[in-house]
Amino acid sequence: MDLFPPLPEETLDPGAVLLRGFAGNLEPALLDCVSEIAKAAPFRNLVTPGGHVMSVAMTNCGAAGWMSDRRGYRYEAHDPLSGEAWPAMPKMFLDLARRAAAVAGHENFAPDVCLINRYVPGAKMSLHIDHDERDLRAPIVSVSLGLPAVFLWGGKARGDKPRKVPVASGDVVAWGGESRRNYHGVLPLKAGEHPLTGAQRINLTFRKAL
Ligand code: MD3
Ligand code: FE
Repeated sequence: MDLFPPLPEETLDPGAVLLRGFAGNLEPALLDCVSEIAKAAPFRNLVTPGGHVMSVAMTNCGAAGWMSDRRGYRYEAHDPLSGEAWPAMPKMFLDLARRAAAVAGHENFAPDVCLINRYVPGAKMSLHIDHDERDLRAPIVSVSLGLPAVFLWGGKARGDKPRKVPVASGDVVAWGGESRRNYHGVLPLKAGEHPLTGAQRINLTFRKAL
């Protein structure tokens, strides 16, 4: 009898692996790190190039941060709100992202940025592709914390009907290889209360951007 069965792994697509509960008992410590980061670089609702205010609030840590304004999407080495460098990436973040990538078959993942997304009930992310990074061969690792959400997992074309993938606090996904350029998004967050985050979902998105 196997007393320690491996955590369930689910392959969504070639190169995309869902690791349920992978962040396990790290959740409170990860959220403490997010609070510290947000003291220096507060969450803010960015404006898209088209002039819409995003429903998801964002901040960053690491060597650069993802940004959007009327001029476009890009990575910036400094937080435009403070003019300071983004807070450093906590070692715990880096270790977790590297371990998850390795389990999914992406050895030597070296993320230099972590975009931190904060969803309140109703907040959503429309279908999009992440393509502001220099090298799209590097995977992306996503860590879900707090309220559950539904990922939309699309295909190579915007019109491909997306699959709905429920994710809960502690779930980690590594997306690489063929799946790196897939359309994806998040359905509007449902109202609820989570013991660690209250009425919020936090998503850490690790990328090699530079
Ligand atoms: C599939 N964030 O910030 S992470 C984003 O939950 C973003 O906050 C979502 O998409 C969130 O850009 C989803 C899941 C994800 C991230 C990157 C991907 C899925 C991906 C890259 C390629 C394919
Ligand atoms: Fe994305």
